[in-house]
Amino acid sequence: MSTNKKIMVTAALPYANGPIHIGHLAGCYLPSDIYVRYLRMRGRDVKFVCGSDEHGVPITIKAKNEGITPQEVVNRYNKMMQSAFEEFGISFDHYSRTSSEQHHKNAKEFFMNLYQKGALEAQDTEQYYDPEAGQFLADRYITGTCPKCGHDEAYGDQCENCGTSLSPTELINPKSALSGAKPELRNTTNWFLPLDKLSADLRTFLESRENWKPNVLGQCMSWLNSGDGLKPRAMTRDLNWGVPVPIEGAKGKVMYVWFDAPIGYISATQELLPNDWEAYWKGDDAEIVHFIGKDNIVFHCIIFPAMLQQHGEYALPKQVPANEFLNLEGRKLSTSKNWAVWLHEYLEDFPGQQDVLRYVLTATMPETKDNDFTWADFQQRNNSELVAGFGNFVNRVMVLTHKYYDGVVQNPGILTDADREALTSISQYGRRIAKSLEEYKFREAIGEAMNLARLGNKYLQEQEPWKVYKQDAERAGAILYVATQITAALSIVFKPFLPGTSAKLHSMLAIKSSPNWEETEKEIIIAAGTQLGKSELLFAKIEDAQVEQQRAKLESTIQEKQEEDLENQKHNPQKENISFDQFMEIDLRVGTILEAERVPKADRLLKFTVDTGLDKRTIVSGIAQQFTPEEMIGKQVMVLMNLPPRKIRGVISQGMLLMAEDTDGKLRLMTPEDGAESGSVIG
Ligand code: B3M
Ligand code: ZN
Repeated sequence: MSTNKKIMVTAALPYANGPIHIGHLAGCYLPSDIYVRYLRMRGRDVKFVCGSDEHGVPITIKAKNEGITPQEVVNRYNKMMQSAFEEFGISFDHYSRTSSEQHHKNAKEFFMNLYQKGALEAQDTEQYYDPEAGQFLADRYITGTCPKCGHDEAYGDQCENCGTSLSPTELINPKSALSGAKPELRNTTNWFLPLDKLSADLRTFLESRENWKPNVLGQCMSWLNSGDGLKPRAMTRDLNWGVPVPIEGAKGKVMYVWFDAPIGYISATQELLPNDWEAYWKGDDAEIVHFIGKDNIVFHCIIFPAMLQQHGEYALPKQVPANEFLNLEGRKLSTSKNWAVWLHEYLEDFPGQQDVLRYVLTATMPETKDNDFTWADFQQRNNSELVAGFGNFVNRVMVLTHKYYDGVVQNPGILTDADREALTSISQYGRRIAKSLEEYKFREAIGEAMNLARLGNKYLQEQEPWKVYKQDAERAGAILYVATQITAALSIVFKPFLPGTSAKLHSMLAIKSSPNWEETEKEIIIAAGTQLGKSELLFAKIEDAQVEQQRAKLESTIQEKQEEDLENQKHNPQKENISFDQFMEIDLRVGTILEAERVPKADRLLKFTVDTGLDKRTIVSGIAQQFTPEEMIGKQVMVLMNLPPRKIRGVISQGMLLMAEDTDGKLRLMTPEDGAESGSVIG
């Protein structure tokens, strides 16, 4: 990568409707931060922007559910996310938000640029309108019966019961989630990006990309080459929360969130560099790298490039190294099910251990396929790789140098072959790790950095300065001199990944100014005679109890969710299917109640004599708290006949009366249509 480039690194703007979790970090915020920190160490001209994505229907739904305004929702989460990112060491140069004035201004200018060129085509479409709320309805605001599975709470864009993606007009008995009213189909005009007509330019753009990850390019080409190719996409919506569409005839319309959000990267750069932002977005020196999760590929590799091409003044993305997804303990991370490790909670539960999570999430990063985070793996990697590996090596170097030489780095004298080999490996690792990082291979890069720590441990193990010192203090000093150079190299190569640990090492090694990557090319990083700083442990063991506590927290969220679902659920979930033959074994008949009385000392029981058409039998029912004997006499009922007789409080009951129980526990007697004959079979 030539060095006069102006590198613009963006990380996907997180929706401001919930906290950040480890999936977000592994997906795009950690890889982008590592990459930018590395580029800064190479002296490259790089800017790193992000910001809260504050529009979109999920935010308005959250606001409606909480009875607050969308602005209040985004204010809460914008603040929460920004402080969590900061504490975790995600080093944005600027973190913006799409409700900012600058963004609204910028998005409108961008829209007008396309509109005035005729790059956005007006199209009349039919859309559901809520006559009571007086507004058009986004797909998510329409519910109804799923045409596929009959689920009665399907949404206008998808049935969450059977997963079918729907369009609102497919719903049976649609109703507005805003007012409950029956929505009306009304004509409306929206402005479309004619992606079908832009496919050739997009194909040229995609085919000219170099070294894009196969999972990214492959997905884009599959869309381009699919059946009937790309379709026009509406870039405006009939909604009242978003960037208003700045043209005549568009009153009450806002920009589609995925039209304005990517422009948010540009707005953030304008806020950061009011006078120099264009250098990072326009011209041949601009190099744009978008870090995203795989669910955002279409928007960053098809729609946003099409918008930029139509605008004509912008550079197009150089790289979009999208990551796959991270799962948690074998399940998909889910905000709605609270199945997540929330960043703000991690920071509370593991104070000062940001780097442990950075290490584990990088070492298991889902770069080419989905991966799984487990607390067991988190503990194991911390205890065996960080504490016993990296930390132990550094601790031995520091403790022994302090113990034998008052912390002063000794002059090495004549170096042995083993010493030279160890010193040469420093620059080899520096080059290897740099190459992996330049190719966005973060797992590989951190694995090589850890291999350098392993090499240090192996060198010490073989040279045994603690033994050599007794006979030859000078030689021991030379060994620790070499080991100190390796320690210094570790402080450099780990800096993009574990900035906190690197900073600790710099103070322990009395490294004053933050070293560049090129320092790893030098054989001497820490000069003989340097007075080392105080030694401190870099990492602490993670105890079983801590992991158990995290697992228990996850299990409890599952429990809570199940209880909540049960509570919220109108009715118990359907039981397992049975065969028709199994159903035919049940004998249900019409019956008539001839006599009814209370059962002594059992305030919930009534004893009936029932004419079943086949016989007159006694049946006991637990309904005395809702029905009186008097009101039951003469009633026609539905009787489950073929149950084995049961003795209840001394009374032999033969069969059961069918009742229905409401969600509030009220019992309803199931009765046949008037005039039904006792003994007739119900089936
Ligand atoms: N707000 C985040 C997501 O889809 C979305 C990214 C916008 S980046 C311009 O998870
Ligand atoms: Zn369905």
